[in-house]
Amino acid sequence: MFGTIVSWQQTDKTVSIQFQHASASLLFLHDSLFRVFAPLKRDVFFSRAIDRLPETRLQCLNVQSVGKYIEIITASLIVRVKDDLQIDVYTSEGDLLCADYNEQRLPFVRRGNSELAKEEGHAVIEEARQYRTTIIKQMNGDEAFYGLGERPGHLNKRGCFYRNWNTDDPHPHVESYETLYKSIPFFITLTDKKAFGIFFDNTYETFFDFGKENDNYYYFAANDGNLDYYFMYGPQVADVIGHYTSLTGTTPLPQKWTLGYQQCRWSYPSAERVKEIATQFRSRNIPCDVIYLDIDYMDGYRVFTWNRETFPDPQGLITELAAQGFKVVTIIDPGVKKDRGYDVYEQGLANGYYATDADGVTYVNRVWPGDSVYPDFTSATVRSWWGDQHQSLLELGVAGIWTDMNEPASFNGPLPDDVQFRNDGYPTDHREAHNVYGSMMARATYDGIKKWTGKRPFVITRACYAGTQKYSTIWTGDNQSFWEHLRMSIPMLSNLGLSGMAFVGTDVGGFSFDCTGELLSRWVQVGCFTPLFRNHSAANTRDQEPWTFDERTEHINRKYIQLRYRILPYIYDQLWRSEKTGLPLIRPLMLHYQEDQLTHNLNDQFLCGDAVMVAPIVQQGQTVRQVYLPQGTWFDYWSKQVHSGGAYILQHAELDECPIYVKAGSLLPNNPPQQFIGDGDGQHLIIEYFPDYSGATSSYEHLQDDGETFAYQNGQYHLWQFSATCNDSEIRLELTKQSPDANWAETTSIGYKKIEWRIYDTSTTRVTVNGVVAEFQQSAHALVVLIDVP
Ligand code: MIG
Repeated sequence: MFGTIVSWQQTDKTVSIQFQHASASLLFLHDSLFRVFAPLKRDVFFSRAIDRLPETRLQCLNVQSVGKYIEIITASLIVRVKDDLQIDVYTSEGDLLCADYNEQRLPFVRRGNSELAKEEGHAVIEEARQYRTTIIKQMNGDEAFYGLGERPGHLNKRGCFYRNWNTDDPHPHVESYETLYKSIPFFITLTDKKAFGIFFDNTYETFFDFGKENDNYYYFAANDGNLDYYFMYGPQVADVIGHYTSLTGTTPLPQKWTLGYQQCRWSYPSAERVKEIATQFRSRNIPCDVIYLDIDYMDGYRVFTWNRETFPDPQGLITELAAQGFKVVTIIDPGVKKDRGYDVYEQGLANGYYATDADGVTYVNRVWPGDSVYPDFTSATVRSWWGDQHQSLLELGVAGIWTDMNEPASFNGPLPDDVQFRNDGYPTDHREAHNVYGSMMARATYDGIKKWTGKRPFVITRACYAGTQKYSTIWTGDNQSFWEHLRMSIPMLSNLGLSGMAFVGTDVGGFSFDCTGELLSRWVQVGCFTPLFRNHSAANTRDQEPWTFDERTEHINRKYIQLRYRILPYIYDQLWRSEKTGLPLIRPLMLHYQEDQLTHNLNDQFLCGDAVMVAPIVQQGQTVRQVYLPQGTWFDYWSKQVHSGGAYILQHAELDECPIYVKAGSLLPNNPPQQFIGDGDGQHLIIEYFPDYSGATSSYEHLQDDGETFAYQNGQYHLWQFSATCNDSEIRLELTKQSPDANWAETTSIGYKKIEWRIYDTSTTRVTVNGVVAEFQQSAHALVVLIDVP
C-alpha cells in the first residue's frame, strides 16, 4: 500500500518518510514510546482519546539509512523502518520485540460443510477478512496478549479475534462475543518476559486478531480513518500502562463515598420503596452509601424529568436519605423523547443539537421513551448544553449520574452509517462517531457535574472509548446471575484495568436471571475488592438486596461489605496513586509477576493494589480451591498463618470465607466500623502491619483530604507516612504527617487523633514509635499499639 521508501527527513523528534504511494511519520515521545502516523483520512492530529500529546522525554534519537531501511535508535529501542512502512522493533540489546509480518496471510484450513452447518444456525468463520488498513505482526512463539478493554473469556487473549463496535446485547455474554459495550483499541503483548503495548487510535470499527486466523501472526485493522498507532515498550507491564495513560489520561481520584457499597435495581419504583430499602440497610447494620434510581423515576422516560406520582417530592426524598447517610444517583439515557412541548427536546431541536440523516433532518430511532432523537455529543456546544441540563438534578442533591444506553442503543435497528455528526469541526458520520458516542456523553456529564457542584464528578457509563477513564467509572453492562459470569468478571475487570480503566465494576449478584444466596455470597466476596461495588438486578428478576435470601447470605453480605468499609482507606489511597501512575486497583498477577510464567494465565485470582491478593471461590458448591502464591511471603488474611510463595496451596473456604492473602511487609490502613462514608468522627485510623522480618523498612503513604473536592490538588491534604521495621527482638514504627498547605492544615478539622497499630506478631517484646518505647497490648494474633496524635 505504501510502496518503497523514496526519501526521509528528520525534524526534531519526527521522522517523516515519503514512500512511493503515500507518506508516513514516526514521532518519538519517549525513548520507549513512538507514534506511527499516516494521514489516510485527514492530515491533522485529531484524537478522542488523547487531549494533547505528552511532552517528549528523549535521551537520544539517532536516525540513519542502513542499506534499504531507516534505522532509528533511542536510549531503549532500535526501530527499523522498511519499504511498505514495515516496522521492526528491537530492544537496545538487539532482542527482537515486534516485527511486521511480510508474508502472505494464511488462514488455518477449516474443514467441513459450512453451508449445511449455517443452515442449522452454526456460526461459520468465512474466508480471511480483508480490510483497508491491516498491520500484521509476526508471532515469535511465546506471546501472550492482554488488555483490549471489556472482553468475555480468559485473561490471555491469545488465539482470539475481537472487534470494536460498541454493542448493547443483553443476551448472555459468552466467550465467542467479538464485541461488547466498550471500544479500547489497546493491547499489551508479553513476550520473552518483556512487555510492550500498541494503541491503535482509530474510532471506526477496528479488528484485532491475536493468532486466531493463523498463529504465525497477529494483526489489527480498520476500514477507514488514519493509520495512527503508538508503540510503547515496558519492559515491565506497569511501564506500558504508564505510557498508555500518559497518552490517554489516568482515572482521577473519585469522591470517597463512591467507593462505598451501592445498591441498585431496575427499578425502585417509588420514593416509598427507596425509603424502605434505606431503612432496611440501617436497621440491619449493613453499610451502604448509594441508592440508584433507574429509568422509572422519570416521567415517561423523558430525561431530566420526574414522575410526580411515584416521586412526588424528589428534594424531600434526597434530603431524608442524606440525613441517613445515603446518596442518590440517577440514570440518564442519551435518547431524548420526540415530544412536542417537552422542553429538552424543543431546545435541542431549535438549536440543531441532534444527529441528523444525510439530508440534515433530525434522525429518529426508538428507545425507552418511544421515538427519540440523539444528542450529538461529538460537538462541544452540545456537550456543554447537555452538561447544563443536569443542573436541576444536581440542585436537588443528586450525587452522581449513571449514563446508560450510550453505544448508542436503538430499538428500531442500528443507526445507519450515514447519520451525521459534527465531530468538533471535522463533520463525519456514524461510522466514526459510534464508538465515541458514549465517551463524549460521559465527558459532557463529567463537565456538567463539575461545573454545577465543584466536586469530583461521579459518572458511571456503559459505553466507552480509550480515554474515557478521565471522565467516568464504568460497569460491564448486562451480565447474568451465572457462576460463569462471576468467573468471567475477574479476567474482564483485570483486562479493563490493564487498558487504563482503574475504576470498574460488574453488577454484583448478576443483572439478568435469578441470583441465589450462594452465588450472591461468593460475588460479594469479589465485589468488595472492586472499586465500583454495586449490586444491581434486572426488572422481573427476584429480589437481590443483601437480606432477600436467607440469614446466612445476609450475614455474609454484611461481613464483606463491612470488610470493604474497613479497607476503604487502602482502596482510596490506591486510586489516588492510580491518578499518578495509571495503575488499576484490580490487577492480574502478571502485572507484578510477569517473570513468573505461572501468572500469565491465572484467571481466578487477582491483586487488589499491590499488597492484597484475592483468590475467591467462583464455583458453585466448592469449599476448597487451589491458590497460587507468587514469590514472597504471604499472610492468610483471616488466620494470619504465613505461607511461602512460589507454590500452590490448597485452601479450604466455607461459604463465608473468601481466601485473601497479604504480602509480608505490607502496611494496610483501616477504618473503624462505619455505616457510610463520613459516619463517625473520622479521627481514628488503624494501621495493620504484616511483618516480614527481613530487617527492611516497609513504608506506606496515606492521603487524608476532604474526600470530595479538588482541594487536594492545591495541597489541601495531610500526607501520612507510616513505616515499620521488624527484627527478632523489636519492632520500630514511625509516622510523620506533612500538610503542603500550612494555612489549611491549621484551620481544618480533618485529621486523626488516634492511631492504632495492629502488628501481626506475638513474639516481639519491644516496640518503639518514632524512637520512643511504646506500650502495647497482646491479642490472639496481634500486638496492638494505640497512640494519640499530638
Ligand atoms: O436494557 O435502565 O445495562 O443496568 O438497569 C435496559 C434499565 C436498559 C440497561 C442497563 C441496566 C439498566 C437498564 N438498561
